[in-house]
Amino acid sequence: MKVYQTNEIRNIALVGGARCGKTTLAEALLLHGGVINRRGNVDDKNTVSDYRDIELERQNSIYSTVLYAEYEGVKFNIIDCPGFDDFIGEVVGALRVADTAVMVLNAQNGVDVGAEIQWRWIKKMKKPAVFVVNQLEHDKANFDEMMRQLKQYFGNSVTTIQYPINAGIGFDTIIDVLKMKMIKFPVDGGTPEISDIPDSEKDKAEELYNVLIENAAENDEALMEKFFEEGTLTEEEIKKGLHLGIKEGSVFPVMCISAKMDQGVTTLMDFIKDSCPAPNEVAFDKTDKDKELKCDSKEPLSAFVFKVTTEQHLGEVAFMKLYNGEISESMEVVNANNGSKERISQLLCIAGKNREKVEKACAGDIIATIKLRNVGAQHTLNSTKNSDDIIPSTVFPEPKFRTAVRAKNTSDDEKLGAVLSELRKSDLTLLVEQSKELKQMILSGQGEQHLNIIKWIIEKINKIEIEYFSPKIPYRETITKSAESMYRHRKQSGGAGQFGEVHMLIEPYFEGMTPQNKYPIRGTETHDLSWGGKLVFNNCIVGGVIDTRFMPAILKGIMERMEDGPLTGSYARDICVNIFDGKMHPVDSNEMAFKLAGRNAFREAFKNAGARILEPIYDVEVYVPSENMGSVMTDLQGRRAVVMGMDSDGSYQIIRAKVPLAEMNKYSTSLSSITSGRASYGMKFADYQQVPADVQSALLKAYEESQEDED
Ligand SMILES: Nc1nc2c(ncn2[C@@H]2O[C@H](COP(=O)(O)OP(=O)(O)OP(=O)(O)O)[C@@H](O)[C@H]2O)c(=O)[nH]1
Ligand SMILES: [Mg+2]
Repeated sequence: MKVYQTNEIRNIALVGGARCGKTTLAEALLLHGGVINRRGNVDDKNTVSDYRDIELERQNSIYSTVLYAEYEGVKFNIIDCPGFDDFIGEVVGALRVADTAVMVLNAQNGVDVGAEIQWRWIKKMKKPAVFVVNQLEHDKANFDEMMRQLKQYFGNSVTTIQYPINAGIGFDTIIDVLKMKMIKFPVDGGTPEISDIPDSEKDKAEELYNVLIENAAENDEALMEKFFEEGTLTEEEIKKGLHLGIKEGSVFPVMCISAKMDQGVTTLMDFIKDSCPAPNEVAFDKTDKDKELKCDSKEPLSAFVFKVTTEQHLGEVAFMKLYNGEISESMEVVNANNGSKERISQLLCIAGKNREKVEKACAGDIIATIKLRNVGAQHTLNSTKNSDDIIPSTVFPEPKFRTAVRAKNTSDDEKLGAVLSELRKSDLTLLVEQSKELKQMILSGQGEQHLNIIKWIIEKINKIEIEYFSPKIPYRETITKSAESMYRHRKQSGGAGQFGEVHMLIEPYFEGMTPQNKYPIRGTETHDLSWGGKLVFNNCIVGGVIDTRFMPAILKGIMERMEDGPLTGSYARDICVNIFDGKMHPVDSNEMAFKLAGRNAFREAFKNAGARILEPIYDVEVYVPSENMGSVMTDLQGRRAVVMGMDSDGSYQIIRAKVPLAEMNKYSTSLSSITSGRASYGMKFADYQQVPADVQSALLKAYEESQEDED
């Protein structure tokens, strides 16, 4: 393959709602891009992009697939993304490295939920976008309604470049408003026939042409001036204005295709080639040190590994985008994230089983390599000159669905752990945590479907039977008032005895608290607890009634009890302990005795200090279509949510609320059923708050019962 220069590269992500035809379009792009000579079909399970077992079984995309096509001197790097909302992480990962989002829409459905959700990411990540209305030959295709909705949802920057004149069965003709020509597509590919616009379409075409000129002119002062003076622009000038508008995100062009019939695909490729930005024309990414990566081949190499997959006959494949510099075979590179030195053995362009070797790739290109030793997704590979510049990781959506998992056969537990960490390498929205606290393995992902796919893979591919079950909630315990206690540990059994007596005063800890002044503090230690919150340990001993050397043992005893909270065995936090008195025995006192005395004195004091259970509270942000607002609010109230604010965004409302994690179980599933899948949400840990009294009694009762069961 020839070496493509930066300006000859277009990096596009095919995005859009579920089953709108992205993979079918990808197949046509590969055909016209000379990678395959026969198009596969999703329904026949033979596309290049949906090749994984799970995708073949479900007949939809689960993972994004990196592909390429060579078309008229331009290399298209194509990332075909899954449309279903649970796989949004794949879309976010693809948008990160794409320079244009090509949003495919199904002409039968209007703007669907998936498109709306993905649009929010496109906006957030400030990516140029092109809308491609697909399935125009379908009998239910309705282009005018699609345009109405596109403008309603995404605003007036949505600009018609093409419109069909015979959408529905028999579709084959469009008016191209940019070229001001009629284009007729032969059925199933072939060179389009270009002719003059018939009289019947002239008025409509003129009207749209004028809108297009205005939208194009707005992006450049000189063009604007000329437009005002002469009332029109040449095709080249419109193209220039469009190009500027697309890369600035002020024009979102609309194109027309039928991917299934391979109609309009080469026209779309021409448009992307001519009007969409090359990698060095978009906003530059920055390194962790805020240095702009200008996508310049002359700079030292900075490549971002955005995806790692395992491919048949190749092993682990790393896909990277070059944000600066060039990469070539047998080059030495440094992994900036871990310092490991790597030699590039082969550079490949991969589209499924089609793999082409290249000697060199330039800035802006997306390229694959194999046999790296110590490189994972989100790592930066640099030349040896700039080895410590790191390209920041992609910020993926927070997990929304958590479950506990175990192998049905406990002997498979270890294998399960290994399989999950392998899966995590290629799916960065899957979080795996072996919780020491909950004594459960917790999986978190983007939704129930996401985790069901993971289960399918583990059971069918890795042959480990697993089960999902309710995850425990990481409660905490704390106190609300001061209390004193005294505990004497004395043991006399034959030989040497044990003796230690500790008196303590405990108080609730909070930032800026005024410590008690009943017992003068002679020494203080503040411990940040690994499970959150603090323990302040004050030594108020006078007259050496407890030797200083026993203080660490007392602290250790308290810590042990805090790890196994006196109420329900949950971690305790935010407590200030003052040791103010005690007794020693000249022979029998030792560290063990004081540890036990400290531990038990703490438990006694805790019980009298207004002990409360705390629960994790999450900040939840829900995007709801306005018409579903009422039912979503009612549902949230049933989950003990406290609504913090509301905003509107087009036809959507954004609800911000604080909700206890215990109430968020299966929220994604129920939100989806209340809103027919039209809402989406994100959640992030906020803080711990006391549970209401009735919840506390229920938790105490449940804990008591579980202890009885164990006895
Ligand atoms: N009639 C018609 N059907 C199409 C067209 N494009 C795709 N389809 C069909 O729509 C279904 C989904 O197509 P895919 O290409 O898998 O859609 P996708 O967007 O990749 O789906 P996900 O990746 O699962 O979100 C398949 O049955 C396709 O044959 C089209 O232009 N016209
Ligand atoms: Mg697909």
